[in-house]
Amino acid sequence: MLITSAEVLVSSPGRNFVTLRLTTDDGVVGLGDATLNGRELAVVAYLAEHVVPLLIGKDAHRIEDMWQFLYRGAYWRRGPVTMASIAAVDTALWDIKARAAGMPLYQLLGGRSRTGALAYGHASGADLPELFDSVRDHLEQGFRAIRIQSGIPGLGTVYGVASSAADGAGRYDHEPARRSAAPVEEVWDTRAYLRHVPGVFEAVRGEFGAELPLLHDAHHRLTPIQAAKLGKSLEPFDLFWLEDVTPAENTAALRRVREHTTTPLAIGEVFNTIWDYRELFEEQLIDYVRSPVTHAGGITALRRILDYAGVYQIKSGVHGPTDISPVGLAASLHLGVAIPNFGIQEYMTHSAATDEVFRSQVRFEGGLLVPGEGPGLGVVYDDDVAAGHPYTAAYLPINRLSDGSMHDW
Ligand code: CS2
Ligand code: MG
Repeated sequence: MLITSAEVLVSSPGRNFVTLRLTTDDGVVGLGDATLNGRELAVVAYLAEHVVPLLIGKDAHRIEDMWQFLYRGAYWRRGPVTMASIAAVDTALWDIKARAAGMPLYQLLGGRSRTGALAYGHASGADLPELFDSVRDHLEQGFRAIRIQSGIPGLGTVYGVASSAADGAGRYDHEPARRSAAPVEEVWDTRAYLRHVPGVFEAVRGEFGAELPLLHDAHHRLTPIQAAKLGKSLEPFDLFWLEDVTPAENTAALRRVREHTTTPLAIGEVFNTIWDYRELFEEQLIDYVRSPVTHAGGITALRRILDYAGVYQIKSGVHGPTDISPVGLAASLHLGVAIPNFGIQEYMTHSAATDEVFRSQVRFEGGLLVPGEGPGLGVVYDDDVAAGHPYTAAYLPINRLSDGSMHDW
């Protein structure tokens, strides 16, 4: 079964997506997600100029060999652009193999280990009343685990707070990438944040009780000792996890955090290879792996990472914001229902416009995400609808402190 066509598809139904579609000589089609929020065209160029020409005529069944060819053959290893490109090829080849076999992709990964993937949603609010409404909205949608993000008194827009409440379709969505010629600037104040967050979780626990799994994303902004302070201050509120407490390049920072707090830690949405995790796993510095199929080199690579994590009782906590396309979400779900060490799956529901371009069999039922039972990933890309949503430049915001110095967003 040889690859005869490789298309790099860019569309923007509400937000930008990059999708790779491979077709074989017997007409089997596979899809892969290559979306890298704010740097989409870099991946488009990498795929179109340096990968697609090498795919034509290759055997679509040789998934592992293709992965090694694209990883080792690039010479310049790792990095978000390279690994998103490899991920798209890898995912499309798994989709093709499962379609050719006439079975849902998870069957090729060892079959179901669970009925579905426990999902967590994104509740947010500029203040407690708005936050409580958002939590209630997500509970009504069926979520059984909820991420809590709040405005900070004295600050303007901060990460994770939906720019508007439900968009009329009852969907609280914090779409961070803004359509503009340059990133918007937000102002950050860590001390104000650290003073405010424990009170938010105390109020949420008081309103919604002790049982509901609550998550929080610090989004890379704290020093190690600030992260330790936050983790310790949140211990009374029994979080499911505290995410990205500190920039992930410095894995030694997490040794300091671990010394001070038992709040579970999740990291890795900006990681892109197994090498980023080695110290974190071997020193048990984290509890959940955040990498999604789309940014970690595909199903082949993420399965390897999660098998390695399982040796240390570390579980999956796969990244699933709206900038992971329905193709990427489906791929993470087929893996998530099959692996033994599944933890939780992020689910920030895509917009109706996105769902019209990507027709997916994924269902959200009783708080669980369930992949389709059709062959392959269970996603079809609608070119005609996609054509009505041309690419529009969009960037993630940047953060500055009040004195103007750059900070992590
Ligand atoms: C966030 C993401 O979902 C999360 O945990 O960290 O929304 C992140 O801000 C975006 O994926 C960046 O594109
Ligand atoms: Mg995050």
